[in-house]
Amino acid sequence: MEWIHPMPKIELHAHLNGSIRDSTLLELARVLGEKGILVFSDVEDVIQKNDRSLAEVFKLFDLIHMITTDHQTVTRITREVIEDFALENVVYLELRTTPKRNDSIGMSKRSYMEAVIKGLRAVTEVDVEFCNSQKLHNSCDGVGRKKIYVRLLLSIDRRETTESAMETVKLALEMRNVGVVGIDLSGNPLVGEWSTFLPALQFAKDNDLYITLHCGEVHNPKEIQAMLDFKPHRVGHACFFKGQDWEKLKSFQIPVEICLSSNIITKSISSIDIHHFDDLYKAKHPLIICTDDFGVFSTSLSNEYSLAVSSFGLGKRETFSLAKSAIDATFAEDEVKQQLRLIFDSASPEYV
Ligand code: 6MZ
Repeated sequence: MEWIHPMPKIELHAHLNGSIRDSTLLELARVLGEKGILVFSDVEDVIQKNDRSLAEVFKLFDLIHMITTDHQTVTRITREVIEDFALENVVYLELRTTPKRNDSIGMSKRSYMEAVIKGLRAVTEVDVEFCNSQKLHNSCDGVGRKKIYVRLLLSIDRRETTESAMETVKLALEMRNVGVVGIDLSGNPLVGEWSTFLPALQFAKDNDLYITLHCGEVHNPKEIQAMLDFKPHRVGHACFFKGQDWEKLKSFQIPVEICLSSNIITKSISSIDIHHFDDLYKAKHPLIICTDDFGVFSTSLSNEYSLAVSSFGLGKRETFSLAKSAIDATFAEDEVKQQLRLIFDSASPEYV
């Protein structure tokens, strides 16, 4: 499956702090260990573990946030994550992150996001187009440096209050000119109530921000129905959907971000051969293969495509069409979608 790596790909479900290189996390943890802020050997074991329950994943995020949440590090990890995606031929990336406030180091949600933007600007390995005011490159020449379009989604963590969620939405509205296109609701699915986030999400939708929700990552039938009734522009996971949830999802034609390794490792789905990818794919329902947290789950987008190919018997041409179909599910402007179609069209002779 060596053809998967060079194939142009679109990533729509990637959390910044879940997509950090292990080497960077270990390097940062070592420095904090030397300062006596944490015990490096404990952290090393946690970072290098590969098998994690959903509860362990959220404990790991608390640890990662402790290691990464200062302006300089946020800038660094943003730059590295974009370079890593671009180097495996991701041509369009929607990167999501939770704006964080930490008064003790003078960090506000806004300054956190400014550090992210600084990271976008700091990429030197590849060309990055992240805001619609930038001149669009003709990216289909097939020669020269790699180029990646990046758009940002601001995440609301399920631990947040309505006010805090609203602050994030207002920040997203103010940052539209630097590539922010939408809002994501994520965080530990066992925490928080849908009614807490609804006012902020409705406000976002009313102001034309795109919305994607982590939906059905755990068993919660009422919340799944309420989320679908909200008609988000996309959902992530959909692991615990039942009959009427699938009916609603399909009748509303809501695209699903599929994160195979994440679902299997966290045991949200017990085995890949019963993953809902198969049914949705056969039903021609819009779906997008994504990584979720390539650092936490030790994967890559190419690896996720390989998993889909080997588990569900997709051929080369079908895989390419699936990758291309993700264009329609992006939250990008029409001009960008047009550029992406050109990129895929110029690569298509390799995949027929
Ligand atoms: C739900 C997840 C997640 O925002 O700090 N996050 N939320 N389900 C998942 N499946 C495993 N993976 C990541 O990135 C880390 C944050 O993204 C959310 C969690 O809120 C986590 O703290 P940022 O960049």
